[in-house]
Amino acid sequence: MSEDADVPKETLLRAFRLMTLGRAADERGVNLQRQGRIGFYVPMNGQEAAQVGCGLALDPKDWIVPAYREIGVALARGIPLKTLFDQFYGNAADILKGRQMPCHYGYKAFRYVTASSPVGTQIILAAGIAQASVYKGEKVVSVPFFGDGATSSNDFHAGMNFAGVLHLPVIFFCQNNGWAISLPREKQTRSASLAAKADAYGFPGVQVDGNDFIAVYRAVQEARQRAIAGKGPTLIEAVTFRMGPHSTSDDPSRYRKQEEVASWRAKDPIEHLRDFLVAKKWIDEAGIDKIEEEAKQQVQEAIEAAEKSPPPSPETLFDDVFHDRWRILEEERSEFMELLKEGVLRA
Ligand SMILES: Cc1ncc(C[n+]2csc(CCOP(=O)(O)OP(=O)(O)O)c2C)c(N)n1
Ligand SMILES: [Mg+2]
Repeated sequence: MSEDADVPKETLLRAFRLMTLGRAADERGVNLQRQGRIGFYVPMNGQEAAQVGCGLALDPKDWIVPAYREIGVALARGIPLKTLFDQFYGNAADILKGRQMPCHYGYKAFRYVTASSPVGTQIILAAGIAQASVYKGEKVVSVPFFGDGATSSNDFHAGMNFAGVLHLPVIFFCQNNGWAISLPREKQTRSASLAAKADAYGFPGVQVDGNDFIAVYRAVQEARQRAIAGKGPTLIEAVTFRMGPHSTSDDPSRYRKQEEVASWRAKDPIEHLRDFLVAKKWIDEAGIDKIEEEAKQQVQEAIEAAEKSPPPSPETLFDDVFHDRWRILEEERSEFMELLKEGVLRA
């Protein structure tokens, strides 16, 4: 673990709680899909330090522009667990009205932009959001989250170039988790590191141990200070590992070796932080057990609440299509509800 000089004990304990909560939520997320209770899930397992480290180093007004794997960032931003599980179930309580794939959420109130599934598209959005913030005179940063694979996308180059040329307050946060589904990092690029790619765009790129909370937290804090001081963007490459499948539609045993997974299990980010806290005597075994139990309980409660909520009413399909209630659309809504009532259509 990096030196702890400037990261307060409270922050580290908070990080440990969030990382533990994130893992508990994540494990249940995968299991719920396996049990047929939700349709899809994208686990972050193994990437907790990178995600919570970055999330906690940001200001609540900073823009988060995620990919699809960022539950750790969402929790660090303060998005309630129940809100997330309502979205995974796509139930009537889901703010997004069950319209998005599970894990593809976004919440305006949290400045958490809707997840991006097409690889890399969030990178240009983040650059544009940063430019808008500058126009508005807001002292905030914009943070796209993406993987090693996304650094080969057109949008990565466009976003990095745009932010570099315009000197925008962007922290390009790359979680290099070793794999882009079945494509290993070695086959992604011949670049010595992903951080090195920043050179071409005229701003710093730093590589950090993505399983070391303090290292990530510090790197993001530093990048944030630079951005807010008008010194432009930074690319951070957090080196980590995806312990689970790419998504619940993937079987990683088809393309990667058990030994690789085992070697990363030994570098577990939560255990890493836990050992550090124990060595400092900031937490003991009983405290750890309590945090783990509370995390599981919170997740259980969120799931129970989500399962109590019915599916969204079919007529909400017609909401939000236009700003004003349009006569033709209202007629279609009535006709649709009639057909449902008659049993011609089934919800
Ligand atoms: C433009 C585009 N191409 C392909 C895909 C299919 N796809 C989804 S995720 C993914 C891999 C992304 O890998 P990486 O950027 O390393 O992120 P990770 O999933 O490892 O977090 C691919 C190829 C897609 N969603 N969008
Ligand atoms: Mg990857």
